Amino acid sequence: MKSGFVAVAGRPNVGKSTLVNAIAGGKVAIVSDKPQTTRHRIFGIANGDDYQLVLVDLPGFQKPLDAMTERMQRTVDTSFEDVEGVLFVLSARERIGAGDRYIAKRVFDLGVPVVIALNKVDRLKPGHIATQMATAAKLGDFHALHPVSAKTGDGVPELRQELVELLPEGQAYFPPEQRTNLPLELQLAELVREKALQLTREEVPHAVTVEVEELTDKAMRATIYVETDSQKQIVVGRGGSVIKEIGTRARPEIELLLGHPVFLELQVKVKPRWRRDETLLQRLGI
Ligand SMILES: Nc1nc2c(ncn2[C@@H]2O[C@H](COP(=O)(O)OP(=O)(O)OP(=O)(O)O)[C@@H](O)[C@H]2O)c(=O)[nH]1
Ligand SMILES: [Mg+2]
Repeated sequence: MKSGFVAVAGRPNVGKSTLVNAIAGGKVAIVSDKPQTTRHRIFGIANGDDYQLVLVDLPGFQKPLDAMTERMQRTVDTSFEDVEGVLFVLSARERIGAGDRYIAKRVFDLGVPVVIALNKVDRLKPGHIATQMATAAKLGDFHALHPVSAKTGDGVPELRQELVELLPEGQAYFPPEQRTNLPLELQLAELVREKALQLTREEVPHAVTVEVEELTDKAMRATIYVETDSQKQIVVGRGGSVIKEIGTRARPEIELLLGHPVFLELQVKVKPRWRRDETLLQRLGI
């Protein structure tokens, strides 16, 4: 049996979490078109007959702006220790540039194999993909380079196989039914946050956090925190339309995770400057 950890590095929004979900064969991390979606270290555990591959999904590399992003970057910095390899994700839809080279400098110096995934190749012309692959290849001494689409699944089995081959012989770290490391309440809070991210834009997504207050056999009560009154108005929506839509979108996924129907109660509260509140950040697991 082979087993081990592979950390996932890349700029915000390149599709790291989408790719982790695709490789793990199920949703472990929320995804959105807004940068800085992932705030935690999230394991995506892929089990095969003779392997257990633990992908370590992470926030994108960023310049810290406040206590929250500082803690997120610290999580990134400390997560490259004790891994068997790094999956370095790039977006084929964007220019491969300074941000990617900055990350390359970090990951190619770790002394473990670096597998590059050139993501988002769906609907791109072969010539464009070839050019992007050539640029990606100049980033450093990579172990392998795979063009993939996390969205369509193209190239994902080959990439998974490549990562499994990096793993040493060893026992499984987690029982086969375990998909991730996040505690259940945090997984549930993340599902609500994902829907809030889908339905808001500009600075609002970054100002949103969710906490599950109560979870019973029949009901889940959660609070969506924002930083200002105007953000609260946006998340509540006219006549409560936005908060209602968040609930409508989140509930099927919450019920799937819990395995039974729930009554979902959401409320929105203002907590000024929560992103600078170390105690709250600690409680949120960030
Ligand atoms: N077209 C296309 N879009 C993709 C693909 N993979 C991810 N996306 C989209 O890219 C956006 C970002 O995806 P995420 O998986 O949240 O990106 P991330 O790198 O985890 O982002 P952070 O957590 O913010 O660092 C979402 O809108 C995804 O739907 C892909 O293969 N093709
Ligand atoms: Mg992510």
